Amino acid sequence: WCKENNETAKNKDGTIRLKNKHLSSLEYDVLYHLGLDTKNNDLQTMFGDVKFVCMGGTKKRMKDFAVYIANVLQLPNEGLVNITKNSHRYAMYKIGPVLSVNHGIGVPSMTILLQEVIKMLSYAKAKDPIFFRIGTCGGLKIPAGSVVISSWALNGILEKSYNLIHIEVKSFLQPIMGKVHKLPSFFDKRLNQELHFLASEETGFETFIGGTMAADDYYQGQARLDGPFCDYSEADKMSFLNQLIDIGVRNIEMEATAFAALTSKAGLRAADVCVTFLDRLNGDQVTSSNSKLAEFQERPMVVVGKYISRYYETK
Ligand code: DUR
Repeated sequence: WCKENNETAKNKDGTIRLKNKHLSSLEYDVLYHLGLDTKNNDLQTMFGDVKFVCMGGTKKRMKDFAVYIANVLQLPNEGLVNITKNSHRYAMYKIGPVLSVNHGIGVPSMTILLQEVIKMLSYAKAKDPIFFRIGTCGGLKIPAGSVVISSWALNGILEKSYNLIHIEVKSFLQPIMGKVHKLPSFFDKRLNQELHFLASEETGFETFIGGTMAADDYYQGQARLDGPFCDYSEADKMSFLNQLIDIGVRNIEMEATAFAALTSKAGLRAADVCVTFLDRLNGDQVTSSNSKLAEFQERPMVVVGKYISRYYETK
């Protein structure tokens, strides 16, 4: 994305228009972290029918999601292959119109994957793909196991104006050539409402729409007291978390700002659907059993799976 050619994001037929004229001077494009390129892979045949991209932190969760969505859509899942295995970085699976791919932890790992998937789907001429993040997070004043759909994302730097009213910085701060660029980080309202409606039919857990803080660290960056360093008191921690609650933040994870900012810059609809592993007002450590956490991680899959199957049925 370069300033000099800032035309609209998508083409009329719904395919993704890359806003970077330098790409046209490449002989071919290597999607290095995916282990794919435009010369040796027929991306249009491989990915032209993709309608949904589901991303999440771990390889295991995204393989599980591929199997889950195959069952939901009644599509075969035998011979499920990791399409990006040559890169040894990420794992990507495809079931019918759904890509399921992991992005690792945090903004840098997620944005590399996201940007290469955006280029890949543009070359593939995929039409109007919708992006979901099915993630995990810490919750604020909501029970562990709740689902949070992010309406906007904060980077954790809370700015105050002169009259001391809080101005939250709902943006992704991206350093480019020595200058920090601020990109707005809001999610698609209608998509969120549709997801929330589908989630509300589920009785086993509660789902909230709310703000999300995306931190660049798991420990002090999320006001935890259990890291190797801690340069503040428990009272400081509680006061910061309560300040977040006061401005509408429901959960803390590590990707939402960039996910909102880059998808909307590319003209793509996107939603961040995360399950809370704990209530941060009650502690810092994730103490639930592995089986409990596995059960929790299925919840965003259920919500997003319902959305996808609904769309798939109407096709
Ligand atoms: N995550 C957090 N904080 C939590 C729980 C989960 O950041 O308290 C998310 C974001 C990141 C990964 O990808 O999970 C870190 O464990």
